[in-house]
Amino acid sequence: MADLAAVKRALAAQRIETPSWAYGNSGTRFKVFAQQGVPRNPEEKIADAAAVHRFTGVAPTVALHIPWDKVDDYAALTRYAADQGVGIGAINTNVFQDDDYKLGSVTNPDPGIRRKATDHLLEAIDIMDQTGSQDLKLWFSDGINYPGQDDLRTRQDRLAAALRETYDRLGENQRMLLEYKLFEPAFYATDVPDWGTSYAHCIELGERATVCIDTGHHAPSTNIEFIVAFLLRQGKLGAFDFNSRFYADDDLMVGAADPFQLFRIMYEIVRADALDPAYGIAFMLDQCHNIERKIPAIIRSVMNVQEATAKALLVDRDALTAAQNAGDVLESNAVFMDAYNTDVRPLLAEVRADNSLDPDPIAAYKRSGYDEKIIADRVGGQQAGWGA
Ligand code: LRH
Ligand code: MN
Repeated sequence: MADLAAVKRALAAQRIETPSWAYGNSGTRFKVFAQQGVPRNPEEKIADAAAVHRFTGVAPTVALHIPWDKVDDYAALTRYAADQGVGIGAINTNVFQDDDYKLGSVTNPDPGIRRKATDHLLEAIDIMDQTGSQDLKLWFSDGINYPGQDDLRTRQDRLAAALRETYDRLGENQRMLLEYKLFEPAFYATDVPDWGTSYAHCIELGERATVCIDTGHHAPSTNIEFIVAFLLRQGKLGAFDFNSRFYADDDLMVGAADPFQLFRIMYEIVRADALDPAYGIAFMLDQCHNIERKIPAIIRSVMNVQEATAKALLVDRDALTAAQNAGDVLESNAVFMDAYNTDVRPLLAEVRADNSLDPDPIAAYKRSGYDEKIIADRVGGQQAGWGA
């Protein structure tokens, strides 16, 4: 049986990073439904992230995205975050929104554009030096839409050159998270399309280059927990961008579309003793809340990760290993499903109460009046996020 006290300690120590951009307006190419009370600047995004931490107790850092969170003084922003009770986490680069990047950023045929894109990656590290961030998160929208449009091999050489220059600029306690994505915005070939490509580039770069798994970036029915188990074995799993999807990169609340998949992923983390923050995996959310209130959605998402983690921690490992080694297919699956079918909400309510938190963060948030306050206070100005 799982050691309940150890399970509760692990849950209390869990750390989930929320994304600044999930607090801003977002949508699809068809429509962005702007919401009242949405932040107008990085400070207000950080204030909302601090609210999520106040009610969940396990979300003490917020990831920034540059230039969406560009400010004149990152040290002042970091101090502001600390006053709010949170820290600045990963710094995300953006080489996907500039007209120059139509044919690619670091893989673009034009060396001047490659230079511009690489300089942005280096600028992000300058920002990390000011915010004290450890993680540089790189996602490249780079790709092509038609066979023959560009040379696949040459684009990999260009990518490798930019990654090398960026990697060599990293400070000693900094690392690179290389995110992959199967498609979109490119629809024929993406230059970092899958875990294998990211993994190979990370090996080529060095020990401080690791893979970021965005759970929405795979072909349908990809066994993501296998990728997790494999990369953990290789010591090359650096981070998650958690969200869920029914079809493509839907960026829905993690665990909403497939809570069983999230459980299977967290089981591989627990099995590798990789849950503890000291192990170094960054558990981040990367979501868009197009129609639902954003802060309660993020609180719900954090709770979904906690519930999947609690179930994973409750797997009776000895019974499972015994059944597996005995080749007892049905028993091993039954042991695994017993944990998944366990209602862990009372256990998590206890962990929260033990840590002076309201057992029900969503109800506590609603009672706090924070949503009403930001709707009343945040009138005028330019809302953050995708243009309404
Ligand atoms: C790309 C992505 C990436 C971010 C962006 C907001 O789809 O997952 O992680 O930069 O979303
Ligand atoms: Mn992502």
